[in-house]
Order: sequence, then C-alpha cells, then structure tokens
Amino acid sequence: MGSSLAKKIIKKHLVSGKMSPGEEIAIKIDQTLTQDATGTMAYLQFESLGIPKVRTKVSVSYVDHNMLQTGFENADDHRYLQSVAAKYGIYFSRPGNGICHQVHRERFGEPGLTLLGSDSHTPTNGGLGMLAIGAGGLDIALAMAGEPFYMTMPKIVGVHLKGKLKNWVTGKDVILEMLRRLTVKGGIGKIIEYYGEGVLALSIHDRFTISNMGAELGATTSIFPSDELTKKYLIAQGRGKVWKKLSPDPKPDYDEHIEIDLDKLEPLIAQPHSPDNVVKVSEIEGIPVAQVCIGSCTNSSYHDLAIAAEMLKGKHVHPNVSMTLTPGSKQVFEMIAKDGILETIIAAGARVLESACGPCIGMGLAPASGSVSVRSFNRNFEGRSGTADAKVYLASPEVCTACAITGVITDPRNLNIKGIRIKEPKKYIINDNMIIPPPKKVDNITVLRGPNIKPLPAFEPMPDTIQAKVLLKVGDNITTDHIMPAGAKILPLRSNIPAISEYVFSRIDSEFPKKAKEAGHCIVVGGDNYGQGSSREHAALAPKYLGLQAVIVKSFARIHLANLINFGILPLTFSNPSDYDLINQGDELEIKDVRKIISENGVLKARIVRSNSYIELNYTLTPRQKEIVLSGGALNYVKLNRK
Ligand code: MIC
Ligand code: SF4
Repeated sequence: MGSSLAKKIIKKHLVSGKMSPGEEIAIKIDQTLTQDATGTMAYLQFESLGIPKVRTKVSVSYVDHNMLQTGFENADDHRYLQSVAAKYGIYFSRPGNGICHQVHRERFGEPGLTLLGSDSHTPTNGGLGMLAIGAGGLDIALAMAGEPFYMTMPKIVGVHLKGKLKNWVTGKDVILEMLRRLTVKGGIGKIIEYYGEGVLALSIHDRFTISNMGAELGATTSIFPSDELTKKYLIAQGRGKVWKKLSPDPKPDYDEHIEIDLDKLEPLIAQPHSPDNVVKVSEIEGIPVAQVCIGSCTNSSYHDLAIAAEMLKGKHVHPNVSMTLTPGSKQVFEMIAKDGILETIIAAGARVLESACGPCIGMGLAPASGSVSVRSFNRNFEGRSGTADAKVYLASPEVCTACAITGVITDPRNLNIKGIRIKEPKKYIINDNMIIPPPKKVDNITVLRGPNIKPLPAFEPMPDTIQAKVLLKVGDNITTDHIMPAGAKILPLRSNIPAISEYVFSRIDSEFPKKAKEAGHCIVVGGDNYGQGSSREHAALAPKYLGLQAVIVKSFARIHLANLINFGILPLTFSNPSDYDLINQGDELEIKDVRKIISENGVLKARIVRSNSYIELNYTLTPRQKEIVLSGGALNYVKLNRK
C-alpha cells in the first residue's frame, strides 16, 4: 500500500515518535504565523525564553483581528508586535495588509512544508499542499525557539472527490456537506486528505475554503495535492519557484474513507448556531434577511468578490439588507480596485470594509436584535457576531449575494442569472510594501510596550491534592468563544490577563470570575467536544489565572486540550461518561495524591463530598505532558529542562 500525502510530509519532518494513530509524535516546524489577538501573548512567551532570533525558516506576525482602534490598546499592541518582529527576525504584516491566512497563501505558503499558526484556521494553507496546523500561542513560541511540535498522530481520512461541481455549487458547499455528514466533532484526531478526479475540477480558492473550514470539523488539518493548478496560482503570485508536485502514492493507506460526488451537491447553508447545522438552501428559502457579509479567511478571495460583483451588476442591495464586503487582503483590494469590481460593488450599495477579520470576530457590524445575518464566514456560534439573539447563517458568496439582492434566503439557481465563471488572473498584483522584512541589524531595536501590555503571570506547580468546587457545569460542544469571548470590547484585552480574566465564561455566568476569585481554586465540568473552535490560549490562560485547576468532561477538542496542558490545568475525562450526571454545579470535589498517581500512572478518583461517593477519572497524558501539567505549565517545564 502507498502512503498518503499527509504521511509523506510528516515523515520528512518527524523528530520523534511512531506514525501510528494515537501515538505522540514530534515534527519540525518550517514556518510559523501569528495574528495580533493571539500574537502578543505568543511573543511575550517567546521573549521569556531568552532566545536571540527565531529558528524557523520563516515566521510571520500578522495584524488583522484587533483593528478597531476604539482606544489606545490595539494600536499599542500593533507597535509592540512590530518592534518584537524586527528584533527577533520575524516578518511583520502591517494592519491593512489583510487576513493572515489569505496573505500567507499569497506570499509565503509552500507545498510540502510545515506551518504552525496561533489561529485555528491555519489549515487554510493545506490548499497549497502544506501541512498547516493551528495551535495555542505557546506552542508557536516554542516552535519559533526551534522546538518541535508535539501532537498525537492523527488518523488520515481520504476524501475521494468524484465528478464536477455544478453551476452555483462551490467549495463552500463541499465543506458544508462534510460538516453535515461528520458534525463539528467528526474530524477530531484526524487529518482530512482530499484526492481524486474531483480535486482537479475545483478552483484553487475552493481548495482553500475547504481546508480552511476543516477547522470546524475539529480536524488537525486538511490537505490537498500540489498540482498544475497550485503551480499556476504560485506563478500568478510570482512564486513559481517554490512549487513542487506533491500527491499521495497510488492506493494510499487511508485509515478511513469518504466519497463525495460533486455532481450531486446543491447549494447548502449552515443554520444557527453551529456550522454543522446544515440544510439545502432550497429547504429554507424565503426567510427574511437583515444583513449579508462576504469576507473572512474562508471566502474573501479575488474570486469570491468577483462573483459577488458579477451577480450585483446592474442590481442593488435590497432595502432591508445591509451588505458588507471585505477583500481578504490588500492584494485582493488592489485587484478589485483596478479592474472595476470595486466600482460595481459600491454602485450596488454594498458597504466595503478594510482587509481584516472584522465582523467575523465581532469587531463591529453586530446585526440588529433577533435578526438574520447570512455570512460567507466559518463560525456562527451564538453571540459571536456581537448580538446575543442574532441568527447567523453560513453559506457561499453566491448564496450570500443572492440573499442580498432579494432580501430573503435565496437559492442562487432561482435568480435567473446565467452561471458565472471567473477566470483566474494570470498575474496578481504583487506589492509587498505592507510586509516589513526583519532588518539585518537588530542591536538598537527597543521593544515598545504600552500600559495595557502586562507581564505574563507566573504559575505554581500542581498541588498534591485538588480540593475545589465545581463552579460551572456545562453541556456538549462548548466553544472557546463561550469560555473566553472575543468581540470589540474584550479582544483589546488579550495582552492583559488580569483584565481579560474578568470576562471568563461571561456569556454563561457573568459572576464566574468573581466566584472563582473568592473560591481561590475551582473545577469546571463539561460534556463532549469541550473547547471546540478558536485556538485562543486565553481560554486556558485566563481561567488558570482565576484558579481553575481541573476540567472534567466527556471529551475535549484538540487545540483546547493542548492549551489546558500548556497552562498546567489538569484535563480529565469521565471513565464512565454517565458519571457526568452524578456531579452538580456547586459540588465540592476532592482528588487526592494527584502528583503521585499521575507520575505512577495510577487511577485518579474524585470524591464528591456531598454524597461521599467516588468517580473514576481518565487522563491521557504522554510522559512529557504529565511533566508539563505537574510543573504548572509548559513555560515552567521548558525553563526547568533548559537549565
Ligand atoms: C476565531 O476565528 O475565533 C479567531 C479569533 O481567529 C481565533 C483566534 C483568536 O481567538 O484569537 C481562532 O480561530 O483561533
Ligand atoms: Fe479572522 Fe474570522 Fe478567520 Fe478567525 S475565522 S482568522 S476571526 S477571519
């Protein structure tokens, strides 16, 4: 049997471990990316490691999330990031240059390399045949310091794409179909590898959209072969030299198989409040729409905006709809300005936003109360848009534009517009004047810190006994947006842990921070897929700061689990999932001899003080992870082991 493409790349980068699913492996990281909302913390952590220069081939610091400068905080962060980048040998992509994943694929991504990014949508570059993985900021800091990246060897799922997409059906519908079939936890512990004749029929942008939104499946990453289409794209980006052909061997040894017949797909849409709540657009046509947003790292390419413009030609946005369009990068912006697309969009009455995450992360454009917003984005978790009772739907730019024209949810096939084909530009405008390369001489560079940039809190090692209250008990699929919300008010506090910790779990229980501080220590109990969504390590770091010692759940999402370990919070699962029902919110739990039992691989038991009964708990920690948790987090561990 031949090898999958993912395994070939892993093999080339393998530092330690065996490539069988479930084993811990370590891989060498060639490139890193950070964005500002996770980047400030990642660089504070990197600085604390005391290394003079990054040890990767390429590291890039993007500014794209915290762009609403409603106070000094965001601008201070930008200045800090720029000065840190210059000092440590990192490329700096200035605010306005675009969304990290869009710019990275345009200017830096390379087939066959590894990329680790402090953002869950880093897998976007899997569309180029990269092994691109999202992780917490601390893992990026360690990768920049030359440490390998540790992960559990995933299963490789081969997705055979057959046939060809019909008019008005896009890459977005392929990934929505995957979400419909597998759900938001279907990709956990898996790499999704697309192959087959259908891959050739997709545009490069479809591939990026699909690998981007593989994050919503909970997958470690998604990957496409690097073929003639990839080559064309890289040549159009003036980077033909980095292209190489990459494909799986014939008859690859996939652990699981999926088949999608592209001919059979129809326009799909994810309903509130989860990306896997997918139905055919035709099933819900007619629901009134108040807002339409095209943008985000999933669908803001030149191709996406060109489609919207073609559909809007000679028409206007419905009077009840507010429509926004975001070019994903400055390159896209310059392209649409040059060839008239921008003019069409403006003439049709759409609102054009700067190249950034914007409404996707609740940085402005919150929808009206209780209203429907249809977006080309990747997440529609409750409240993420900034309006608690808004109903956010996710669909392709084609469906979004159809809704903007009619004012109701609309299948674009019913619009009486002929199928539109956008020709891929032979050459993109290449103007890297918003990317600052690291200078040769760094002696006189001072790192600039504003008053909102607070030092990293220090943490104690794990105690012998955990005795604490269950301050919160939650259900399944809790997102990191629930644990540590973002949005215009909270996001600017990402460099200030004491301040941001005041918002931990605020969407579920606004008293949580107060209660946690009063209690000193606490435990949280949850259901399946706890911590899905964003890679933000603040969802571990800020609760840790408030005294969270252990999280007991039915199962974890990958990145959040790694972040809990990185910050010395004990991640536990019920040996018997029905024990979840035995614990009440407010119960006091006692877990004795934690250090000894974990070191000796023994069985951990929690005593529920109220009923004086015991439940058994699992921890699947590798020897290295055990040491990290027991030493109070990865920074403590790395520092101890460096001496
Ligand atoms: C998101 O889409 O939720 C974010 C904001 O890009 C996050 C990162 C963050 O919280 O800073 C992500 O996806 O990792
Ligand atoms: Fe930005 Fe949204 Fe993409 Fe996250 S998902 S990186 S907030 S555009």
